[in-house]
Amino acid sequence: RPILVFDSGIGGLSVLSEIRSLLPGRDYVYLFDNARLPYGELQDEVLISGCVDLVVRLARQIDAALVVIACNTASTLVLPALRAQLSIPVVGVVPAIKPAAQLSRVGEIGLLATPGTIKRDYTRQLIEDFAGDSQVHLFASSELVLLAERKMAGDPVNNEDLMKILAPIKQTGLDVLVLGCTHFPMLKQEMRECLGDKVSLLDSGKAIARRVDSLLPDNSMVTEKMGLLLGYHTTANIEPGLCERLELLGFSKLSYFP
Ligand code: DGN
Repeated sequence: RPILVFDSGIGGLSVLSEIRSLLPGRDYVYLFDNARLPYGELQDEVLISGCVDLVVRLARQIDAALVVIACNTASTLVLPALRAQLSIPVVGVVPAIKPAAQLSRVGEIGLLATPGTIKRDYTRQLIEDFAGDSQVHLFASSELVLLAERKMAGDPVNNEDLMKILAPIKQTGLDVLVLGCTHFPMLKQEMRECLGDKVSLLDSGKAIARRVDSLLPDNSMVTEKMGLLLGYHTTANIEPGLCERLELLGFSKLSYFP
C-alpha cells in the first residue's frame, strides 16, 4: 500500500526525499494542490475543506497505508479533520522549534514560514511549549514559496529578490533559523549564500521520515507496483517545464486528480 504525501506545491518533495532515503523501495504517491497554491494566503475554512476533500478521496482511492501532510500551513489546521475521516495514520509537519532552541548558542532563533503558519495559534503554542528561554523572531513570506516553485520549474533564483526577503533576518542576532515551510529547503543553498554560515538552517524533513518509519506496518508489505506517482489538482497553473523536471526526479506517471 502506498504512502500518500501531500502539499500545495512542490515543497513537500523536500519531505518526500527524506522519507524515500530512509524507506527506499516503497510506493509513493505525491499530490499537490496547485489549484489553491499558495496556502499561506487562504482563509482557514477554504484550506480545511479543500485539503480534506482532496486527501481523503485520494487516500481511499489508492488505499494508502499512511498520509503525510508535507505542508506546515496545512498541518497547523487540518490534521484533526483528516484524522476524523481516515482510519490510517496521518503525519503532519511541525516547525522544528524545539531542536532549534536546543541548538542556539545565543538564545535567539528565527521562524521563517508562510503568513498562515506564522499567525496560527498552533504556532504560538508551539513556541510557548518548546522555545524555552530562547527569543523567537517571526518572519512570514509567500514570495519564497513562489521562488521555490519557479526554481523547481527551471528558473534561476534571483539573488536580489532573495536578499530583499531575507534582509530582516540579517538584521537580528539569531544563529538558528527554522525553515517552517516545506518549500524552503529547496532554497537552502541560495539562503546560505545570503545569510552566511553563522546562521544554521533547520527543517523537519528527517524527523518526519523517522516518524513515518515508526508508524508503518512492517516493510514486508512493500509492493513496488506504483513506484512514484504524481497528481496535480489543476492543469491551469502548472509552470512550464515543471512536469519534465519532476519526471527527471523519478516520477513514473503524472496524472490529473480533479
Ligand atoms: N509548503 C507549504 C508549507 O510548508 O507551509 C506552504 C506552501 C504554500 O502553499 N504557501
